[in-house]
Amino acid sequence: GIKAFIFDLDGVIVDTAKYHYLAWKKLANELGFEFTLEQNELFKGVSRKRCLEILLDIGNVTATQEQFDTWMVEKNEDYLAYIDEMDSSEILPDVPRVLNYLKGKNIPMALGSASKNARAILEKVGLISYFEYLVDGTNVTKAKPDPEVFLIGANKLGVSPEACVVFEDAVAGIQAANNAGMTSIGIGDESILSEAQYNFKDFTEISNDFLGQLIS
Ligand code: G16
Ligand code: MG
Repeated sequence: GIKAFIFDLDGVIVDTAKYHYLAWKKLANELGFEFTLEQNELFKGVSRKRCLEILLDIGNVTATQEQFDTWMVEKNEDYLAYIDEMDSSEILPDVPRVLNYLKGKNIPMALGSASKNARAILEKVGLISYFEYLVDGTNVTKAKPDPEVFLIGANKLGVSPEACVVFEDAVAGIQAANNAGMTSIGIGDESILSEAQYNFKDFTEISNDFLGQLIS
């Protein structure tokens, strides 16, 4: 049976994609081009550095190393200004119910995110205490779909990959979970996340009975 759960952050616990988008769009506009919500889809689950590389490709902008580093810092400062305003009202529906149910069953939980700001976000929304371990952009070297992020999580929780469930909203994240040999649960559009073993629109569709069966 299942012994541990690993949660992605952005798009699973909170919707920070809109703040990433606003910060990247501001930079694009300053550099003289548009950045659309549709293009922002390419940025989900992708590292900050890779996002800037894609953004500059979109705008046909070439940068020196120094400019590149300056723009990464600038985008992150703008993003952090939004994060600073976050509170528990930004937790996605029924996430606390699922976290409380699993905590009540003494099931260990970890975070598996590409974000270097994951700890700050979980603190802002008041969910940090649920997680035994955070795997985030500060301790992962290989991006999803590489399974590294989730394998570190399983290792830190002391369970085998086969005994872990992963909640993910990005295709690369579902692939990373599958590559790790874990049970993958897609949160979002089933037609996009068709590689997941289970699919739900959001956590309101995930019953305690379903969770109970996974851990029994
Ligand atoms: C998240 C977002 C990505 C973002 C990445 C790095 O991934 O989905 O768009 O680029 O984190 O974020 P930061 O700039 O804060 O380090 P995840 O894995 O939490 O979905
Ligand atoms: Mg995500």
